[in-house]
Amino acid sequence: MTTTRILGIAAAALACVAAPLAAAKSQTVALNVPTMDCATCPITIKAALNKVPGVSKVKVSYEKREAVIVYDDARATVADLKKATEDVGYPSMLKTAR
Ligand SMILES: [Cu+2]
Repeated sequence: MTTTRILGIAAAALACVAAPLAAAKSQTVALNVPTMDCATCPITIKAALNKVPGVSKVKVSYEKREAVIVYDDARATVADLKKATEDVGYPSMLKTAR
């Protein structure tokens, strides 16, 4: 077996491993966080959500009492996101479509 052939096999094996990762879908979800009561609440909530594995973007609005999260649905679930806000003292619920 030549070196080129071995490298070719290695590259093919790598491609197989990488494919499922590329297939992971990015989801956006909005959570209602009704107990936010001052301008610093969103900072706490944002930090907690950013620590959840798979979360790539967090936007928290105090005015709307809302957190909008972009996450990889292969690594995180809505339940994980809700738990993260609850663990820092802010129970949240999935916002229904308006
Ligand atoms: Cu506050």
